[in-house]
This record gives sequence, C-alpha cells and structure tokens, in this order.
Amino acid sequence: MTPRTDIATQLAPLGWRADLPAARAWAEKSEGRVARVSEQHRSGYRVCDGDSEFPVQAPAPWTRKGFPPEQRAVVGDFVRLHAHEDQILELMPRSSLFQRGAAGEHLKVQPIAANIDTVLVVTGLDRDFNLRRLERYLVLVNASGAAPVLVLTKTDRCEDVATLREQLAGIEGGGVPVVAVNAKDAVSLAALSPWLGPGRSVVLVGSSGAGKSTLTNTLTGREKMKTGAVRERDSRGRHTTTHRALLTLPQGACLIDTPGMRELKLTGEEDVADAVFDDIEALACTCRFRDCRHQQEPGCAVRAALDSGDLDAGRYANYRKLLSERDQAADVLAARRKQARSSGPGKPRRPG
Ligand SMILES: Nc1nc2c(ncn2[C@@H]2O[C@H](COP(=O)(O)OP(=O)(O)O)[C@@H](O)[C@H]2O)c(=O)[nH]1
Ligand SMILES: [Mg+2]
Ligand SMILES: [Zn+2]
Repeated sequence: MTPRTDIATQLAPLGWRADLPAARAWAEKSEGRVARVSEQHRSGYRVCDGDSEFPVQAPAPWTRKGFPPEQRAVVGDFVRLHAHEDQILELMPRSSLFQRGAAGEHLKVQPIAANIDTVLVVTGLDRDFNLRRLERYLVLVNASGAAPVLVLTKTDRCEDVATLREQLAGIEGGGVPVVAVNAKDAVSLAALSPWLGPGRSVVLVGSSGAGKSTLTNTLTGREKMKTGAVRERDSRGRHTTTHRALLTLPQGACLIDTPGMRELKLTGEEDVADAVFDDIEALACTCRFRDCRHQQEPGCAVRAALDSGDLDAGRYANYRKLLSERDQAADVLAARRKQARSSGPGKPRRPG
C-alpha cells in the first residue's frame, strides 16, 4: 500500500489538497489507491493517479437502472481504486458538484464536474451573448458549491465590448468577476491567472462555439481539444467537443473542458434567490403585505421598482420563470427519490 504522504505528493498536481473532503476521507481510511477521473465516456472512465492515465472499471451497482446519477463518478471526482486491479471501489466525498437538469423530458439530474473551485462561464461577445442564459448559469453555479467567473470571449471580434459589459453591471455588482478576453491570445488570458494557480480546479461551461476549447488550447499551449468554426447566422458552434476531459495547465491548475450545453435546466435543488437575484428578494421583503404576490397589491415595492425602471422587467420575468421551473423540478425530484427509497436497490439494466 502506498504511504499517505506519497498520495498527497503524487496527486498534488491533480488538484489534491489537504482541505478537500476526499483527503479527509482518505486520512480515515487509506485502503487501496486514489485517482482522479480525467475522462468519462459512454464505455467507462479514465483516471490519473499522478503517474499515469488509464481506464478503470466502474462498480457494478453504478450501471444499474435507477442508480442515482449523482452517486456515480464524473470528471473531477476522486475515486478509491483496488490496490492491484484497475477497479473503482468507491466515490470519495466531494467539495462541489456542478450539475444541471438533464436534457429531455425526464427531469433527471446530470452531474457535469466535481471538486471544482471555479466555474468559468464562457460566453462569446457575438450572438451567443444572452443575459437571461447567464443568469440561469449563475443559479446553477451557486448551487454547486463552486464560485462563478464570467469569461467573455471574442473581444477581438466585438465592436463594442463596453456596451455589452455594461449590461453585466448588476451581475458584477453582485460579486461575480467578469473577464473579457481573446481566447486565442495567451497574453489576454493572463486575466484568468487568479483562478488558475496550483491546487485549483476549474471547469469551462457555456454554449458550443463560445470558445471553451480555444481557451483550453491557448492555456495549455497545445492543441489538446478540437475546436470548430461557428455558423455566421447565429454564432452557434457544432458539438466539436464530445467528451469532458481534465487537463493540467502550465500555471498549475486542473481544467475541465466540456461539450456545449444547449439545454440548461434546473435540477430542483437550486436556491434561485441566492446571490443571483437576492436584490429582488430584498425588495420583496419591503412590500406592505408579507404575502404580497407583486400583482395589484397596494404598497408593492417590486411593482414600484418595475414601474420606475429600477428593476429590469426582463430580469424580473426570468427570476419568476426560474423560480417556477425550480419548484416544478423539485416536486419531480422528491417523487423520484421517494420512489427510489420504496423500491430498494435497482434491477440490473436490460441489455440493449
Ligand atoms: N476571433 C476569435 N475567435 C474565437 C475566440 N474564441 C473562440 N473563437 C473561435 O470560435 C470557434 C468556436 O470555438 P471553440 O473553442 O470550438 O468553442 P467551444 O464549442 O466552446 O469549445 C472557433 O472557430 C474559434 O477559433 C476568440 O476569443 N476570438
Ligand atoms: Mg469545445
Ligand atoms: Zn410586492
């Protein structure tokens, strides 16, 4: 068995830190080996142990239908491996988990990346720019346990960066750092340095074509990820990136690139008012009636702010929309969990 100090030294370049829940769990039970999930494919996982990268087997229960998706490993997870076989024994506790509601009708949770310090929300300063979608991203990031940073790409192609940035004043005022870059230019990416030091883990999220893989390549100084040209018409990219991959950067951090997310549903576990819309919540507290629905009630502070223009109507509408979506997803999630508890462990998945 590898001594504990060796694990810490060996995994340090992969973002292992003594303050992480995984490190505390390992201190209690250091059996087997530890590795970090670097790639996730339909057929299985690849992990790094600080020495090499190799494929590993997932535990049998993870492949069963009905097994909670958030209890399976995702990119960024630390896993405990069998001492002599390339077999995952256990998912180690996480410091954060970025997830979304899975695409489609089923309202399932789709975990994206784990043990992340910073989620870099990447947006092109072209037709990709969409304030409402950014708010949606921020709600998801806030629920993850990681901190958000907004990265605006394609400054070299944008005539008026200042005007678009002005629209982000509220978000920036709420404490979210905003950085504008040319993803192809290493000098311009120096602005991201505060989040890319040794021991840090970051994930890139955003629509396809936003520049995530271009950023990754410029930061690594190599063509690690394939990039794709976007369509002129709507600035949409093709899904050139097909899997999530964890890479180490020359600056010391671990970076996870992801495929674009076309649909960005809430999972039901988000606190929509938290951080992103806390000003609206604060305003609502000053309405005359405690149960004010902000419609026709006298003394409604929200209505007054909308009428005076202090509160942007589009932002308020998005807040209401996200709230109701969250509530709906929360109901489904609760029902699903109740059903999972009553039906016990899932049956093996039928082949095909
Ligand atoms: N001029 C310019 N082009 C960019 C920038 N960022 C990305 N691109 C281009 O946008 C397209 C999509 O980039 P890609 O990195 O594949 O986007 P991804 O889908 O988010 O990974 C490619 O043609 C890139 O060269 C940028 O900051 N400036
Ligand atoms: Mg990509
Ligand atoms: Zn009101």
